[in-house]
Amino acid sequence: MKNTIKKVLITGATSGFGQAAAEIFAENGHDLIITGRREKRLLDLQKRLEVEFKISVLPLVFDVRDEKEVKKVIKNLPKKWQKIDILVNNAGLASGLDPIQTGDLEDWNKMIDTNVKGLLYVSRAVMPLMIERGKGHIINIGSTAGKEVYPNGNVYCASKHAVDAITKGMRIDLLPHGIKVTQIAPGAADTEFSTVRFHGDKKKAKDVYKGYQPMRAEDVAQLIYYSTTLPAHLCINDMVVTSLDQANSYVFHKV
Ligand code: NDP
Ligand code: 8X3
Repeated sequence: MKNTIKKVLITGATSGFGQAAAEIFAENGHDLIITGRREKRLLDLQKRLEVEFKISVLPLVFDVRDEKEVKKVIKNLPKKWQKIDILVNNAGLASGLDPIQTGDLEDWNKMIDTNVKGLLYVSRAVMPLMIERGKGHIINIGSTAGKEVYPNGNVYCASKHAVDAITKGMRIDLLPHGIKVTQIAPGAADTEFSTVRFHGDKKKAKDVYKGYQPMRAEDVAQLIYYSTTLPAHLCINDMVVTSLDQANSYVFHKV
């Protein structure tokens, strides 16, 4: 049976999970709205995916923290792009890894504004479009950090615990509207995540993945995609996934 072509909006598609998810949805013939702040990366990705997979890609450059901009961009979507079937709330970051008593307020604001408020702003703008059509699927990228707190993870972990709670709330409130809500909560994966966390320190970032096998962005993308391929009456509510070398957010088997 031919796969129905869906419209998939992925936030944070310039790198890591978001970019890998864009690739796998494109490979499977779906049209994409890809977003992020780095325009050149979005345009390069658009070009590559359109040429390689003959799909349509709409790149949108905006910061998820900018409430007004998020609202405007979604409101001004061309009619055909308003029919968003799948929203992948992926844009997010960690900033710093410090004891809470010496934490940097700028780091805290960045994480809360992006991981919590940004996810809410995008969802708030997209949900009415799904409700209008009586269908849709929202996939929130949480983390094992949203399941257990680890040393110095404090505010990042809090932001991902918030994603966990928001996902549960969304599932309850959207239940009468036929909208699926899934959380995918990955453990450590080797993306640009740690470089961003350590403010560009690549050596420190590399050390995070030493002595064990972390996940790859492609692994997480595969699970994001998988969660969208189930029959209409099924919904994966929550998926916690780690590499075989990780038991929870803070227990690793390292050699
Ligand atoms: P990357 O740093 O590789 O990618 C993060 C993406 O988020 C980028 O595309 C970035 O785009 C986007 N982004 C960040 N801030 C903003 C913003 N203010 N506005 C718009 N876009 C933004 O990291 P990952 O792919 O690893 O992370 C993706 C998600 O997965 C995050 O929510 C992260 O917390 C979560 N996660 C990561 C894990 C890991 O170990 N890697 C494990 C569990 C969860 P741009 O900079 O162009 O705006
Ligand atoms: C990102 C993975 O291990 O830094 O959520 O919490 S970790």
